[in-house]
Amino acid sequence: ENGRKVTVIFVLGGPGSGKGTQCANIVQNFGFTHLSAGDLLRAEIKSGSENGTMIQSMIKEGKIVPSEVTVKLLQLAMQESGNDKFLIDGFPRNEENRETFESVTGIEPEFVLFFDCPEEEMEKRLLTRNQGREDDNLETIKKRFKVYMESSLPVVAYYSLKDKVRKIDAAKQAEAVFEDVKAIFNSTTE
Ligand code: UP5
Ligand code: MG
Repeated sequence: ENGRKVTVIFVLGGPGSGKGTQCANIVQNFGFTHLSAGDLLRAEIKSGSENGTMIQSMIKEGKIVPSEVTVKLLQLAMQESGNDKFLIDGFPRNEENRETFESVTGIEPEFVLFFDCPEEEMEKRLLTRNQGREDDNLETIKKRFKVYMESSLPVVAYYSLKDKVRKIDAAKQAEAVFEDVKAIFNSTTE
């Protein structure tokens, strides 16, 4: 928006597929700034902002927070980072998210890193994560899976048609997943 070339990679995949874990690895090796949309929304709840209560109830229900809220948080975080290379984790989650981000920022992703993982493996990981997330209970997890299938996978399909999806088998051990992630970054970003 201010002229500099900004590189964005969307990191997508189901709840518990390992997006946050792998983004931390990528940051250490490739100089990106990691922006988790979910983390930004949870920070917004904690900050006591006027949107906090609305965001909290949507996350508890596994629903997708209105695009304008999330895009604003992402834009602000990008500006404040001082970096020009971003991993945007867990966003866009539906077509409206994608369209809003694109029209507001004018940014198209370099590619989409897509973590593919069976639901039973994701469920096992979420139920044993133990970090006090209000959405890590079986009832909410089922709702998150449904929203993911119905609203988020179409975004992956959209980018797939544009040949922008780099798909990773995310069911393997974290170290093995990162080997595959590294291969993609080494071949596509210089
Ligand atoms: N783990 C990781 N990798 C492993 C591996 N290879 N083998 C075994 N275990 C592995 O990992 C999850 C757990 O699994 C951890 O304990 C980890 O150690 C282990 P993690 O890396 O945290 O997975 P991640 O994909 O990041 O899972 P997360 O739960 O964060 O994904 P979600 O997409 O569900 O959560 P997010 O924070 O993105 O969104 C939460 C909610 O916020 C959404 O449901 C929605 O309500 C809201 N939201 C929006 O409305 N809009 C947005 O744009 C974003 C979020
Ligand atoms: Mg995460």
